[in-house]
Amino acid sequence: MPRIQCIRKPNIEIRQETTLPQSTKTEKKRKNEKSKFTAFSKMLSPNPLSLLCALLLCLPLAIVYTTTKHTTSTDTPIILNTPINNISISEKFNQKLSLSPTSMPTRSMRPSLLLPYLYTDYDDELLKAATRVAERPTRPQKTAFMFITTAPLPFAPLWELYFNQTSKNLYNIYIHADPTFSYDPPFSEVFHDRVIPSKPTRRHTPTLAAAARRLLAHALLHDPSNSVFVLLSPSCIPLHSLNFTIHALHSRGKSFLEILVNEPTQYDRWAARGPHAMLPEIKFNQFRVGSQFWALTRRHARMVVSERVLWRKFNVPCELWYACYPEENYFPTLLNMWDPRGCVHATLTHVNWTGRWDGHPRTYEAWEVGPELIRRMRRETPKYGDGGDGRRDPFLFARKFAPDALRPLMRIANDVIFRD
Ligand SMILES: *[C@@H]1O[C@H](CO)[C@@H](O)[C@H](O)[C@H]1NC(C)=O
Ligand SMILES: *[C@@H]1O[C@H](CO)[C@@H](O)[C@H](O)[C@H]1NC(C)=O
Ligand SMILES: *[C@@H]1O[C@H](CO)[C@@H](O)[C@H](O)[C@H]1NC(C)=O
Ligand SMILES: CC(=O)N[C@H]1CO[C@H](CO)[C@@H](O)[C@@H]1O
Repeated sequence: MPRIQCIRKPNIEIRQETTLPQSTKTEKKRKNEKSKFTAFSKMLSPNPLSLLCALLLCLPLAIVYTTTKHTTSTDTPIILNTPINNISISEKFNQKLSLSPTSMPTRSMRPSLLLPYLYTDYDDELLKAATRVAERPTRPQKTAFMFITTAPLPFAPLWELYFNQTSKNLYNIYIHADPTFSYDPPFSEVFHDRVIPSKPTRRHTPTLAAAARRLLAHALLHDPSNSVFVLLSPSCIPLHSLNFTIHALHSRGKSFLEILVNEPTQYDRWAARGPHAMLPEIKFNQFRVGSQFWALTRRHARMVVSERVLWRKFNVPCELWYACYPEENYFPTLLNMWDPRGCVHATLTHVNWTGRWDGHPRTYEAWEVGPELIRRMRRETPKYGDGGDGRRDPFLFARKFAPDALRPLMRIANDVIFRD
């Protein structure tokens, strides 16, 4: 999913770059292959110049905002329209304030120019509205499948079969698609028109967590029946039938969210924005780590969209980019503080970290995919942050799969994957 691959390079690079005088720095940046990386790292550690740039870049946006503000109702959310397809939320949210096409961030935009898009929070109105939705879902209760992507969904045909197994009134699909990437082939069939107004997402920034909050808000506003909210990546596949999955997600009345403590990188993650940046709201012993992929109950979805205090702490650039995973810290920290007993402290998305140290889990290639792999994954037990009390919740999804694994997956879909 992350396109800025170079961010995984050693951080020595940052140090070298930031000690150079400003003029040579800009000069070098144009020629240097690593320009994306350095610009990006500069963005992560704000210096007065980059802050000024950010301010100047924000100015036109601010003008657009203030000039159009008078003509639209105060309930209008300030959101960027996606260039592809979109999804209408409700009467009130249909009047979207779109920025002119020229002011849209584009794929070719240097990461540093994306700065205002990455950190300016236009979502206030949207999140505020989402906090006002009813506490209880209407019936029949539905599951919101929320995909967060920067590319066309490689396993769309598999998901197609998956969703086709049951009546349409048991689920909703939402897609957050970074508008700075192009999507060809476009989202179609069950994914047609399911893209919510989305914003740029970059690894090592709060934008992935912001996208998840945006998805929750849209799903809450879109359908009062949504009662479980599942976050998925484009490299995820289902491990069971939709019927099995829905039953497993709804039966406990709890969120499934990995909440780990004493992880090796925990201190760096807590101090990634500065040694005391999280204080006083989040003490080190309150900080938690967990998978980006979870399933939240409606109660917790409402909590997340209404939460501001911790979000303000997480929604800032990091100084230690390599320890910057807000999407893996914000949700477990928040829910562990607010309602640890309302959560099963594990993720139901299988992932294989064996022998991986680069921050990317093992990717299963096409040749490895067969009935045995699916069965092996199903036999494994989630890792429970609180010990789990001997419980064995079934894995419902798995990642990561290489795009060309689609063909072998389709071959075993009906006989293996959807047979529980
Ligand atoms: C889904 O089901 C409908 C009928 O229920 C069928 O017409 C359609 O071809 C199916 N799609 C797939 C991808 O199987
Ligand atoms: C759906 O799943 C539940 C629980 O796993 C099971 O009891 C039920 O028979 C399933 N229904 C169908 C139509 O397969
Ligand atoms: C996880 O990866 C390791 C190392 O590649 C492999 O030995 C193991 O079988 C994998 N586990 C599963 C469930 O695929
Ligand atoms: C491409 C697309 O589906 N655009 C739609 C986005 O939403 C607006 C208002 O809801 C529609 O008018 C567009 O057709």
